[in-house]
Amino acid sequence: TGPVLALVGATGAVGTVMVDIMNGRESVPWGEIRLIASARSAGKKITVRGEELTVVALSPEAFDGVDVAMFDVPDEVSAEWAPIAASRGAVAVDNSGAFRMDDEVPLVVPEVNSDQISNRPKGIIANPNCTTLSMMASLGALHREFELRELVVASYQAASGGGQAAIDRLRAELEAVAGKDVGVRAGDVREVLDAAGLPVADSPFPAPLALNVIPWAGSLKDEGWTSEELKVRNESRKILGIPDLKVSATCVRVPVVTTHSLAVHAVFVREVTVEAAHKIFAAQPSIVLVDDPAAKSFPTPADVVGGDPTYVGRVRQALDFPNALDFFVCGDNLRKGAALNTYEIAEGLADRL
Ligand code: 11C
Repeated sequence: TGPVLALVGATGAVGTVMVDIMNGRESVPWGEIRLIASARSAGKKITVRGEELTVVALSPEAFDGVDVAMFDVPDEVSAEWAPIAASRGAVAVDNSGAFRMDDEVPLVVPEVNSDQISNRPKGIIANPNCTTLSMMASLGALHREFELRELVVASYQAASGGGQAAIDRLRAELEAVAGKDVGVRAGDVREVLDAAGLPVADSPFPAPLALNVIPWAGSLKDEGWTSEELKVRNESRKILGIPDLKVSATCVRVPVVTTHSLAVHAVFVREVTVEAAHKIFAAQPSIVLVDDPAAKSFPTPADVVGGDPTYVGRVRQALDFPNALDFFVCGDNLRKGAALNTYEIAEGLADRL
């Protein structure tokens, strides 16, 4: 019998994908899988690898005997409960933002810094933000070869980064605008949403998302930056192990259900070519290179959603910037961006327990 795995937040948007991932694995190392959620979801039945499991309520006792506890819950729930799981002997693998920048908590992307898995004085390992994570496999591979110095990115983030309520909102807005002559006059999308009983004041987004893009994700921080933009900066530095990496990010929400994209401008210490970058990307098992400009072949969210890899395309040598590459990355924000990376960390722990 193998180690005991717990999934906390089993019924949420990421937790549901986690169950799919475990169901899709050829084999798993776990002797037992325990599903944990809020008291509201306790008693729910979910089938995992052919066995119907009953969701149990979050409590200290729920972690008894657990070796690895994956947390897919809001920051404040993780902040309270991951240390409780750790105090009961489990290693907590946390997908929230609660511990990512804690010096005593490693922030792990297995392709980039799997060595950090063993360095966990608090018994907690953090999983990065999905926006940062979507570009880490590609940047880690390029950094090993050319040494990354500067990073300028714009994100194109899917609604599901905001959870199930955000997905529901996008779908409702799309339904409200469908087939209408709208998006042709300032304010007309808002009017249609108001008429459909969907005022923006009730939305998880600060503007209409249907037929629109919103240059905002997360909350307001100092000097006009959003929390999401600062996460991209701080987390990239920590994962890549470059404390003084120069980073500037603009995070934008787009009317895509799932899969985040990023336009990346990366400046390196050493000379880079498209050919060399193509070879590096093609050699990474978790990267799929889709880059044939003549055939208009490049990754898009609609074409890659549901997949595990990071998809990279539009690789160009920046014309006016020596040693710089521009490229476009797409990654399913619920899979590699959240559940899959967390699960890969948990699998790495199972090998080391
Ligand atoms: C979004 N990236 O797309 C965010 C969601 O720090 O884990 C994940 C927030 C986080 O809205």
